[in-house]
Amino acid sequence: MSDFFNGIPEIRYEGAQTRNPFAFRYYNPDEIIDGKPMREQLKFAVSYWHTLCAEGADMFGVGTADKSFGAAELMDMYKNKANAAFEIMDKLSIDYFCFHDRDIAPEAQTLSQTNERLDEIVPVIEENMKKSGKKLLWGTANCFGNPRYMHGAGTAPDADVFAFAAAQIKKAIEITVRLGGAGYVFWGGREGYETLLNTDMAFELDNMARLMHLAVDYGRKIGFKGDFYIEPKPKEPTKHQYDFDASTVLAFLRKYGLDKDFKLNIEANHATLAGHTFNHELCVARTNRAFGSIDANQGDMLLGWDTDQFPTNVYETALCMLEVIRAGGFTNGGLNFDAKARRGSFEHKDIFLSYIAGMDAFALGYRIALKIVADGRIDEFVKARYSSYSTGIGADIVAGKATMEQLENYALKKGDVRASVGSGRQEYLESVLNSLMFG
Ligand code: XUL
Ligand code: CO
Repeated sequence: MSDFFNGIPEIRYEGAQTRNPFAFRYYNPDEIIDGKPMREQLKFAVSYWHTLCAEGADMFGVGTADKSFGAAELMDMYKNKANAAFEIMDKLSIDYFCFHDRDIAPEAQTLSQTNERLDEIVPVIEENMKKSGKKLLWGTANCFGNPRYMHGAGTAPDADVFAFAAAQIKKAIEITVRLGGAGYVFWGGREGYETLLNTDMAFELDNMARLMHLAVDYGRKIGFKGDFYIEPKPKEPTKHQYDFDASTVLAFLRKYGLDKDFKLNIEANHATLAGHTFNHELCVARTNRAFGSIDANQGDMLLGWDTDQFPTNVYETALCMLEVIRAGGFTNGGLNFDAKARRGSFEHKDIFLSYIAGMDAFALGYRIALKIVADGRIDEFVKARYSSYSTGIGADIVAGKATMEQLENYALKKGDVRASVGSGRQEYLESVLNSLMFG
């Protein structure tokens, strides 16, 4: 194993009372919890782009963190990044990683030169995977960063750009298959528009679906058995992103017959940008049998953009994990930390400290979610709230037997129904939640 972080020990579970910053307080990877080791329940993944690439540049200043990993030559730097990725996973007991094509190897002058660079790096990753047993949660193609994608990739008005995106995605799927990836993500970076004055929305959406069908057909042809995902996001970079939220994406997938192959990758900060809670988006995905994977992070409610912070809000992680439990746990998906340390947290140490914070927040959230289920008060309340649909007129409605005439007769006989309306008891339920969290 490489030694880029030689001052950082292997991070171990020491329990909630520990004052050791390089220890887990709640994440105990091999503890059996609900029938499986915690590491298998939570399926944490390292995001290659934030962790190995992003140096903290923003529109007001250059990067503050050094992610060159001691290399002077470009390709050496990317080899070092690959080795560093596995050192990070190893030290943190993280079993999975996710990447964009351009995170693992930088773009060159031409597509074939870029592909050669990928072919040079993929064996380095492959070798590390073999040695460590780490796995690829999902791969994706960055079809938004290069200026050629200024008007979109699949939704670009220029057919050459569509062709280039398809070629890039083809290669990214090949790499994902070669590395045994369980998923392939479409995040529609610039798939959206700024003004309808220059945009044919219907044509662009048809083209996006064409590209996805091509990708699915090709992936299945070369043996990809995993899930394709769409990752909804409402804005940023375009004003109107086509993949606004989970509901919008589900309508798109069904319209174009893509719903058999695609599930959703729900990201916390994207949910809140869309004006939803994280667990709302998860619930929409779950109840439509489209829950796939999670990009774990959190936004700042006072800022209107995608801050991609490491998740530390335990209310959110607990309610998220409650949805995951209700979905029956992860299958091909997992918890990918699409999160970056703040620009001021620029030391290599901060990579570890921020992962520890995020992993502990999810481990604690998971423990609380299991308590909510075992306690049963919240589930029982919800069940009782709808109990009038189990008998009488309610049962007839659910069975599809009640007609409009019968319902009218029923209501006329009742005269008024105000007396049977129960309280929603929101405050009581919130206090139950608090007692389960802090009691
Ligand atoms: C951008 C974002 C992406 C996707 C993968 O907001 O979340 O990093 O997760 O392209
Ligand atoms: Co994401």
